[in-house]
Amino acid sequence: MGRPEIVGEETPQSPFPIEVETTVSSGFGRGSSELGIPTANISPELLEDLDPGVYYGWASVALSKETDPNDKNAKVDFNYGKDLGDLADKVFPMVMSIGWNPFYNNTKKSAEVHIIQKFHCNFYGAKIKVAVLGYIRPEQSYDNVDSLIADIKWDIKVALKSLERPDYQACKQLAQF
Ligand code: RBF
Ligand code: MG
Repeated sequence: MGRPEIVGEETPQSPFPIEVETTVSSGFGRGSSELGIPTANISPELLEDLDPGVYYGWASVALSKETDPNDKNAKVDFNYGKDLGDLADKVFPMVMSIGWNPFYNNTKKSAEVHIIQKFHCNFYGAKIKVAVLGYIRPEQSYDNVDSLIADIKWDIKVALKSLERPDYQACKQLAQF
């Protein structure tokens, strides 16, 4: 495969860390169903300064007290994080994809966070806090979906390894509400 297992310097480099606090929206509806890798979609405008690509860092999700009437038109069930239980407010490693998903030829830019933790529920409409600490690779197109999945699994390994470093561990609290 030839990809390194660890990326970047021993310490997060400018413009990182980048912190974003927002609400989970609904995406293209492919993450869980087609790839088995669910993603929490957030507004890409919040990360406008970042080039398209794959990034890593920390994230947490929590119950939202605000309900958006626009969500009533969504195709998915918004529970605003009510079912999160123990997993609310805990910080986990994350990988994030920003861009146009060349494999799917999206016309709309997206920013999607995959939290590296098994969740038993959806959390559309929940609050999410993300600390982006580094860049992994550019977005690519693939011959088949299995190659895309294999690369995302490698991204997850890279994120976990890269976050073990002390200066990245020290940034964990940046994703805490
Ligand atoms: N989509 C692509 O078309 N090319 C990629 O290289 C790519 N890398 C991704 C890396 C990660 C860590 C994640 C979470 C997603 C990535 N995606 C990529 C997006 C993927 O196609 C998307 O999550 C699903 O289609 C659901 O919207
Ligand atoms: Mg998604």
